[in-house]
Amino acid sequence: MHREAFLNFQPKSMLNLVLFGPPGAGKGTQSQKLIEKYGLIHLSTGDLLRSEIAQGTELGLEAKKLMDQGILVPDAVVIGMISHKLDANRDAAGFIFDGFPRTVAQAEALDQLLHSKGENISGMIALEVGDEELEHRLLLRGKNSGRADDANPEVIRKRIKEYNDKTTPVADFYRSQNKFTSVNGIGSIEEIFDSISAVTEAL
Ligand code: B4P
Repeated sequence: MHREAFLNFQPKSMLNLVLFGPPGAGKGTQSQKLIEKYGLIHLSTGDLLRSEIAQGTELGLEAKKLMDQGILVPDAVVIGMISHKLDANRDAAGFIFDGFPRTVAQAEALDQLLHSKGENISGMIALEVGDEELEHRLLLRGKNSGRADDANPEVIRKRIKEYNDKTTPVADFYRSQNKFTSVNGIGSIEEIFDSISAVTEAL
């Protein structure tokens, strides 16, 4: 085997996808379909935080104050939750990281956690959707979801601003590792899923 090829050789490992995009881009929606098709474990920090809120834990009460304003929860809190979930699912075929990492510090921590287990991120798939459509989708969801952060246009705009300020640099983090692909997030859920599946299968 060529020396370089030998150095790059890795035994077949997990399929670890980061599903990326602004609030309302369809990450949660597409994650459900990816789980069914590829048998991956879904790790949504938004869902994990909402579960803490529903249980009334101290962490949940603190997180709720920030989430209701559209502000990101501290890195240490979400990194701790993800670390716990990775440990609890050691035999998984892989993971979908939905809504995580949302800051470069979270992305670096995730790399370290995975490397310590001999794993890494297979790729990031970013859903591209314009701000107007995001606001429309979230307000629509807010009518039924009961989520305080979906009900108020000002909070939605704050979430989009948090994304632009703190989360978009995460795309560059994966781009620099040649792991970034973007997909058009406008269209039917099935059409978008077909594009995501094609990217996943090429990884
Ligand atoms: P999340 O729960 O991650 O919420 P989200 O980004 O708003 O939702 P998502 O993007 O998954 O929704 P989807 O598009 O599927 O975060 C909530 C809050 O938690 C954050 O603001 C933050 O405070 C905190 N938080 C979470 N993770 C954190 C982290 N890592 N660090 C710090 N803080 C963190 O769906 C949106 C709507 O669009 C749905 O109604 C859906 O039906 C619809 N939709 C989906 N696809 C569509 C399509 N193709 N066409 C039309 N509508 C579509």
